[in-house]
Amino acid sequence: MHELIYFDSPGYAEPIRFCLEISQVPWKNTTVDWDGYLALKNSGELPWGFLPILKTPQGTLAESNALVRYAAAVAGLEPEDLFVRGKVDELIELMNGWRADFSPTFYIDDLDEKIAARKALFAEDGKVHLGLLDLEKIYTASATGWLAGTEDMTLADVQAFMNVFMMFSGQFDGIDATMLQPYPGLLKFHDFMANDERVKAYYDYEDELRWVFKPGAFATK
Ligand SMILES: N[C@@H](CCC(=O)N[C@@H](CS)C(=O)NCC(=O)O)C(=O)O
Repeated sequence: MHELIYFDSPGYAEPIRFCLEISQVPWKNTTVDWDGYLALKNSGELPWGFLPILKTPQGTLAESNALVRYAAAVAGLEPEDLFVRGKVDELIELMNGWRADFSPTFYIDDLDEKIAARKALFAEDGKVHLGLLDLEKIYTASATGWLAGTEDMTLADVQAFMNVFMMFSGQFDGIDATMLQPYPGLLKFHDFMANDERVKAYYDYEDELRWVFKPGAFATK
């Protein structure tokens, strides 16, 4: 039995959860609040002191990127062909690049400063904006719709879908759904992924944050 432990939010865990869900392995989604996190940390169960962790029959894994690659391999979302797998990794590192710029904004205490830092990431020369444009170009150029040009979903598609659209749920000060409108190609990618049967089945319930993963979430009325 595999057990993923994280907070309830999508955060660093959502793509891992989805991969485990569509895999054939039995798994348990354990969520904790801050006190639960501290209890785990104090018990020494967290290799680097952070969540998420994944308990596997062989032991515990830490670091979300390691977890997601493991879960994707288990789910068959890691291509066999090493060049194609390289392409998938290239896309994932593109996203990790802007995540590295986004994450420090969590630690800005002053709200106005935090919002300004996030707006700057969406400005003309902002790292997130440039990353979103790259992703949009890649989606538009794909003959199959899948980002790595594969015949079916890979980890690149899962990471892109979840990490991009999660940003616009309203949980992050300074970022809202209207900021997606300048990226029509990304909105098409959203349609493509949200209507995939596996994704649709996984999000077939109401959730305060996960509405962003549902078909039509960003359609303008
Ligand atoms: N590099 C880690 C970072 C994970 C991380 O920052 N987790 C946050 C929750 S989103 C955490 O555990 N924070 C606890 C703390 O800051 O003490 C990973 O990718 O797994």
